[in-house]
Amino acid sequence: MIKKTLIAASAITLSAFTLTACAGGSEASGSDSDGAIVMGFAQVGAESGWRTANTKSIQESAEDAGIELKFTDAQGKQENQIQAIRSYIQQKVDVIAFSPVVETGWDAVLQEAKSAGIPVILTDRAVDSEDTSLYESFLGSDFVVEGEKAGQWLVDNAGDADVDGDGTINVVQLEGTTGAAPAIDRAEGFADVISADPSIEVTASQTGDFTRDGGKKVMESFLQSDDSIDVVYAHNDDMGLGAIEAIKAAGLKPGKDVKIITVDAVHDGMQALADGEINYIVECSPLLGPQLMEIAEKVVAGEEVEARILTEETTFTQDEAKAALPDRQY
Ligand code: GYE
Repeated sequence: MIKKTLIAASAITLSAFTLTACAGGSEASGSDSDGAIVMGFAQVGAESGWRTANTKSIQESAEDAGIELKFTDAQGKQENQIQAIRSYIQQKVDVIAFSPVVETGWDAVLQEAKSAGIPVILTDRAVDSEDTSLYESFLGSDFVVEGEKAGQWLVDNAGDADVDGDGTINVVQLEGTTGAAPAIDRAEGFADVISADPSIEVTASQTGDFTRDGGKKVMESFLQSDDSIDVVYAHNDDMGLGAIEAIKAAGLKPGKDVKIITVDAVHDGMQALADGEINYIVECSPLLGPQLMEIAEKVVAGEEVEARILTEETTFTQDEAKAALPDRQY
């Protein structure tokens, strides 16, 4: 393992230490035989199209950057992620990166990484921890802003969104994984903005766990108990796509009889938007790999990195989706 403290102390010491570490290789070390950086990455799971694109981006960029990647899929469970991080600490990897499945409960394991001198980079999702010294940087989107963008579209299109023309816009919300930063923040940003218009009301809100199947099941139960739903706000495309299936099964037209707003802009979501079955998508980029590898190289070399690195994102209407689809990477 390349020790960050030594690197910070002296650049000359760094090259000497690195050479020694490569030549000797006697200590149990995460670095591979040619001295490449070893990164342990603890992924959330494979719950959505976004996640699949994110994993691909991380694996491909590690390869391009010559970083040896140890990758685990936590299948949506925090305890699996904690276990993976502990095993990376034991293996003495050079750097750990992960997307925390939920916001809270990370301090102990992050403290263990810190005590072992292994830098941690958060990607995609944040942790809710008072102690920001437990990680070097957080790379990802501003989920509150994403929720605000979704809410703003609804406020701006309130006339059209009152599908049944009763003067009230009844919104049902399909939440992401309970306790996950994007679920908490996307709900908050949306609620803030729609509060400007008293005719818009969130009448039901339930988690669909960021999955297509979850979105479908929750939407089926919403439709059974309420025949005045005007709008679905889904925290990701996959749940919106599941809701589309439920809406069609109920004999209604998605995008017309029920308006749909989602977040992500993955390929299937963009196709549904272009086809008129979704009305608006707020983009959230999963292509975090190249930036993550750059940050990793810097922290391992003991260089300063920004504490918060934001990804740039846009939004898509149906016409914009038609124009963007041919060049979409994911
Ligand atoms: O929006 C959703 C995924 O954390 C930003 O997780 C990510 C979210 C993304 O399952 O599709």
